[in-house]
Amino acid sequence: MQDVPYSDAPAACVSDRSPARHSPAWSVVDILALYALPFNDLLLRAHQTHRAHFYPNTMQLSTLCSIKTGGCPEDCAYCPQSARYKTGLKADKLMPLDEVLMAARTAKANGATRFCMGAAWRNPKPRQLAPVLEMIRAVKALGLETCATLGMLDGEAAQSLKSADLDYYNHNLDSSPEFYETIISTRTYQDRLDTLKIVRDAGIKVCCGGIVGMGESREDRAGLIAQLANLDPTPESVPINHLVRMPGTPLAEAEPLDLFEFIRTIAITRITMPQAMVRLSAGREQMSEAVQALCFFAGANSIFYGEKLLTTGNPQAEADRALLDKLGIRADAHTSKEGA
Ligand code: SAM
Ligand code: DTB
Ligand code: SF4
Repeated sequence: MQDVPYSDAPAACVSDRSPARHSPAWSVVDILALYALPFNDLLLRAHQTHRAHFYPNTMQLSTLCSIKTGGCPEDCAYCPQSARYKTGLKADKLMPLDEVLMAARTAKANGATRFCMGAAWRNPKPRQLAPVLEMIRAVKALGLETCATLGMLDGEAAQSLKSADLDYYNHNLDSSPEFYETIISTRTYQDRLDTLKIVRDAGIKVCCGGIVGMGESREDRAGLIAQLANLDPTPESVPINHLVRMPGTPLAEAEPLDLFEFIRTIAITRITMPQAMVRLSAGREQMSEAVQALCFFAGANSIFYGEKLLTTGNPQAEADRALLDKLGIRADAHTSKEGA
């Protein structure tokens, strides 16, 4: 059971969980108790946790590149890339290697340290994976960290990604097991947990998070965080996406989430996964600078950087640089005090 109520103890005395050990688990009830804290108490606790593990005035920058856009057979209700919804998005073929490399060089020149390649696949077939392995090797050779998000993996695919020296694989749990069933029917929660285990077993670092603002309850948000925090070991990177409501998708008219609830979600992600990089992911374009600054105070220390996510907009790189400057935050790949 967690020591949930806020205490005025200094950072070192605040009870946090090491990702290396996993019992006792964070329960949904523990996490709901964190949600119920007064906002300022929750933020202070999250910030103290953050400072205990990371240099607080640093930010890791990753740039996304959609190497295969649209035409996806899955039915994720939030996603403009599903072939099942009329979103006006045209399905593209796999991006050629030279274009991917051009995007990676630009990302590096702009200050990104990680390049994340995303494909709208249910899972990559061996003949689809081969050119992606080439991309990963070539991007790595530019001196960037690599990340890929290609859908479900089997052991063989994970091994070949590992042989290409992939650093991170992104595969999200998206929501609580209960709410998940209402947004995706073409792959199960267990399928996602299986892929995460396969990635971990192949020795690739795990980037795993979810989306909020899909009409889920607070209990569902707590359920997602409990699932993530109880993965053993916990993910190295946890993206928290705010739904970007895309016309034509079933969630186009979802009720927007109160942004204080979003900031609380970031804070609780930080408290329950003290050593993970917490990534303030999709939806930043719709957030004011002040909201983003509060997310950074609450423990977010990584953002997607560059004017586009996969298919939707993101703040201009110049605007992000100006925001980080105003806040005295420095871009840095190494933000952890533990040298991770
Ligand atoms: N197809 C792969 C898969 O689903 O694993 C990889 C790409 S998929 C677009 C990666 C993640 O982007 C999803 O798991 C979801 O969390 C997030 N995402 C997709 N559409 C979004 C939207 N409209 N708003 C916020 N996040 C979104
Ligand atoms: C993640 O959790 N968020 C990123 C990344 N992983 C691949 C993707 C966000 C996509 C937002 C919708 C779009 O641009 O299509
Ligand atoms: Fe396909 Fe991924 Fe979009 Fe789901 S989230 S529809 S799997 S691209």
